[in-house]
Amino acid sequence: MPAFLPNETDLYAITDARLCRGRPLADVARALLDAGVRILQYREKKLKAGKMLEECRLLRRMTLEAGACFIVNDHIDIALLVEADGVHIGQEDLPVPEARRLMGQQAIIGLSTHTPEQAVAAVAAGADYIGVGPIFATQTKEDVVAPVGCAYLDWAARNRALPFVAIGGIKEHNIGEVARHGAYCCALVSELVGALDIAAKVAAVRRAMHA
Ligand code: 3NM
Repeated sequence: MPAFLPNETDLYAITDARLCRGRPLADVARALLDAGVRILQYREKKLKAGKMLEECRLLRRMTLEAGACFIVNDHIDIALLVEADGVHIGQEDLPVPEARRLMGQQAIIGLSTHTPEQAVAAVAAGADYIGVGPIFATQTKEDVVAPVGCAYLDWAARNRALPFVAIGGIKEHNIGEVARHGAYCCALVSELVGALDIAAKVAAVRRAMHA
């Protein structure tokens, strides 16, 4: 089973049906995977569980075919039912050890963090990777904390306590700066799923990141 971690690939794409310009999730996921994205997270805050299960079954099939990692945001029950590679949880969700008990030792467990203290706690709790953000202002996440800027990113890059993924307001125009601050993997929502031409956007973001 593929199990990419954020230090093994450069882009981490996250879904948000509200930003997909009305296109079916399958089409958006297909474009991302065909463009070479190797970590895909299903993150839908407004849908009913039945719909989420159906969509996650589809994305699990597609990611397996593409040899990509599939992570489910928040919903451990759905992650287990579709045999996702892992879950991504936030500071106020079930704690990492409890998520681990449910998901098992092989599962990837990612945790959103916003401070060095939370990163240190994530190591102790047994997370496999952390989100570091929000680097810039973002409208995609409700109740998001204030942007942490590049200071926390610098700390994460220096300490590398865990594989980390930079997130929050990352776009083609600023991803180069994020990379220069030591991020090897960046998670993007609106910039990727909201792009008119997803393949062209993935290529452009990658070029900007590695320039
Ligand atoms: N988590 P966009 S910021 C899902 O800081 C999420 O933990 C964040 O969306 C965190 O790429 C964020 O559209 C939203 O700005 C990122």
